[in-house]
Amino acid sequence: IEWEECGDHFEDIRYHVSHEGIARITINRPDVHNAFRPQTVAEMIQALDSARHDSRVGVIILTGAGGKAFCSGGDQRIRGDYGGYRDDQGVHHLNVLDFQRDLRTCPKPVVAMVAGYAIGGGHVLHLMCDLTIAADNAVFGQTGPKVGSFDGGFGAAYLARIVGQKKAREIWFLCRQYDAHQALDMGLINHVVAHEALERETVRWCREMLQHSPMALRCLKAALNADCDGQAGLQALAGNATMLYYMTEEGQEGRNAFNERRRPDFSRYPRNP
Ligand code: 1HA
Repeated sequence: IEWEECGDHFEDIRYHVSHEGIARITINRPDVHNAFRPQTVAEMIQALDSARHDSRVGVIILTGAGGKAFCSGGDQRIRGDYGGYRDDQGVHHLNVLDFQRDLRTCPKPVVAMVAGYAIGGGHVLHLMCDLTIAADNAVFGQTGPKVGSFDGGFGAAYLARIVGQKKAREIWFLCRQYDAHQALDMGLINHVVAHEALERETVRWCREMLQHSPMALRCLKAALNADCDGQAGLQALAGNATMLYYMTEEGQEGRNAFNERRRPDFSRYPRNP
């Protein structure tokens, strides 16, 4: 696969798009196992937004550079005393929560490609992706109670939806590490491959999705989300219904009548059973 680098202004990540419609966001801080700082997260938010708005892109891969880690969570060296991770101006952020929501609401499938550690806030990032393909060296786990943190949002509630309440409590309360096969057995990930085959296999999964109807994938993601996302989930699902309605003659008749200053005539449209 040929990747074209897009966005040369990024420092902490790399952003690539392939000609066949796959975008790839790579956290590029291998010296710290791809721990994120506020800038890393801001760049990921920007890259994901580019991928979302790029009509060539149908699927997005989130990964980490170096082969030893996907992401080890928040950079503990810059965790401050005032409620977050410090940026260069000394402002404290928990902006990874914004990025989690962006992954969740992105209408295109996002695939986590995990080699090595997906730990702490980095584990929650793979969790938020629609699919996870892992190399056989992958390690999964939460560390919060050990390092004085916790993610009680998607990191707890959505984790429990995926692996069940007992397992979610074990993962958070004991802070153990799980290998790729254990993760597969508990339904936390979709597939395990040899490390050398990780990108090839992930791209294969992406290509299969690229063959399919983008609108069907979009509506299915919104529908699967809606089951646990309350009114925000319904908003996304209903937004897709509106999108489709705007594409119909029936919907367009209402707009046309308004603009032409006449009464709308909906009599031609079926009252389906
Ligand atoms: O919980 C949240 C949040 C909750 C709500 C809202 C927002 C949140 C945002 C973030 C987070 C969190 O992410 S809290 C959890 C933070 N992360 C961790 O507790 C994991 C820390 N890392 C480790 O436990 C280990 O590094 C490891 C199990 C992943 C790997 O161990 P290993 O193979 O022994 O490597 P190690 O030597 O520890 O790491 C390699 C280098 O990377 C070390 O640096 P060096 O000694 O070479 O200078 C190490 O310090 C560095 N490193 C690894 N992880 C981090 C890190 N440096 C800063 N922050 C890290 N997270």
